[in-house]
Amino acid sequence: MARLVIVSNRVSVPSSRRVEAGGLTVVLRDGLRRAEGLWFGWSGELTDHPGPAKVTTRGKMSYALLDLKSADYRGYYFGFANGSLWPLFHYRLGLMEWKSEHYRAYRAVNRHFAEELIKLLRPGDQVWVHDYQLIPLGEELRKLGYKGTIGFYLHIPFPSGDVVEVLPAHAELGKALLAYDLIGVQTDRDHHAMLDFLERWGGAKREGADLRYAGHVIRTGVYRAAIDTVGFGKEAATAIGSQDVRSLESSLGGRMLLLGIERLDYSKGLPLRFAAYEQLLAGHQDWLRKVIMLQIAPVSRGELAQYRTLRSDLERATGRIAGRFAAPDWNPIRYVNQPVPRKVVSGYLRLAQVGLVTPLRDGMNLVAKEFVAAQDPDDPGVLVLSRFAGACEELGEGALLVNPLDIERTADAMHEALSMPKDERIDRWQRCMEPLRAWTARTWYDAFVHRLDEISAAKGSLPSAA
Ligand code: GDG
Repeated sequence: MARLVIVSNRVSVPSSRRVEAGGLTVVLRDGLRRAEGLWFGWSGELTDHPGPAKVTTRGKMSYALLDLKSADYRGYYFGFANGSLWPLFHYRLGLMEWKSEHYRAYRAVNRHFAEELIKLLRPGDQVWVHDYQLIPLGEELRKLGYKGTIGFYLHIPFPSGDVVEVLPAHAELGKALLAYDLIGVQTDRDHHAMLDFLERWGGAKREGADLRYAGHVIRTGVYRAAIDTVGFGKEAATAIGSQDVRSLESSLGGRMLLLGIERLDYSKGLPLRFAAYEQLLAGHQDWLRKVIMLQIAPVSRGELAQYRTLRSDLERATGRIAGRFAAPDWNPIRYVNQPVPRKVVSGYLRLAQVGLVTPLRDGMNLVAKEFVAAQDPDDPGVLVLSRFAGACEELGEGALLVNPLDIERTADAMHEALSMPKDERIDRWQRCMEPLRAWTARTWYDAFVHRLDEISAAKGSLPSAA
């Protein structure tokens, strides 16, 4: 079997005590559980004189961690990846910045990753590159002469080609994508958009789900990011009895809980969600003193102005809602910026009567899946889900779907969820669980790696055939 080499901006080393609040690490960690190979990426350290990657081994996996220079990292990560690509790919053109020096830093860091990674690669290795921070990595490896199989997976949405075209470097990024052997995306919608873009702007010739470019075939497909459904459900069933969860429960005083958990990110639609909750309290006054909304939103990318603005907007909205509705013995809203441990997340999700997942755009959204998996099958809560989350393709049958811009309808959906009879809750929950049992983090991982194996075999680059 070929060795699998995973490359992502951040690497999750199992012994690390840091609480991770990010979907890429969650899906990869769950998918990787029984795998062996190498995981390569940034160490989290910035230094003036970065050396080669430091390798540590835990069980069957090795982790190669690379330090970066502070100025390079700022341009690559905050400047281009999160100042240009993240807003653009989430359809937020008004928030997008373009600075050519940031793009140059992005290319330079990708080149540096490739130069350090190639020193660790062996003949027959398969490389799996993750996400928008590393789009050009495959092309950089090819420039250095790497001929093995390289796959790329995009965790965020792939927007319509007309939107990508706004980026001055769109053609170069399209060409960079065409250096891969396999490209995976989250949803059918992303897949169509990507094929269309690479055909129209990348100059590739389309043959079904394959692309042909400069004598090279690029396979593409939909691989929905997923969770360890059964494992997460078991964890939630245990966590519900833990001290942390019992303490939250007793603080609610028998009131119903509406819960949102996500990184503090403008893609997640939090200001509109707060506005919808305010509308619920104003428009359905029977709920006054009977409900509490808890929003957990660990701070993310706080170095960027857009994220600082979001944070102060939410602090104002929290104050406004409390000022408008709170009583001496009841506060309708709790807003927490600290991350909580994963086990506790699962218990909180099980405790909630309503899960609020209302992003303006989201590649998949694992929290939606985690909320469903965490529920008590005999008395499940209800998911209020944005139609702009990738998870909607699987959970659209059982969740209450909303357009987060429609504040009144979202407030009505919250009301409907809080009032829903048990039979309907069970029926909707079962409809959500079906796809989540069939497609898990493990199936996601296996499907992508299996496709890489097939491609390697066809290229004759498996070790036995090398
Ligand atoms: C990207 C794409 C795609 C959140 N708060 C805490 C915490 N979390 C965990 C959640 C979940 C993960 O972080 C977030 O995953 P999402 O998928 O919801 O969102 P992104 O971070 O934006 O992930 C996304 C994903 O990649 C996978 O492909 O679905 O569309 O944007 O697991 O539970 N975990 C802990 N404490 C917190 O406070 N421990």
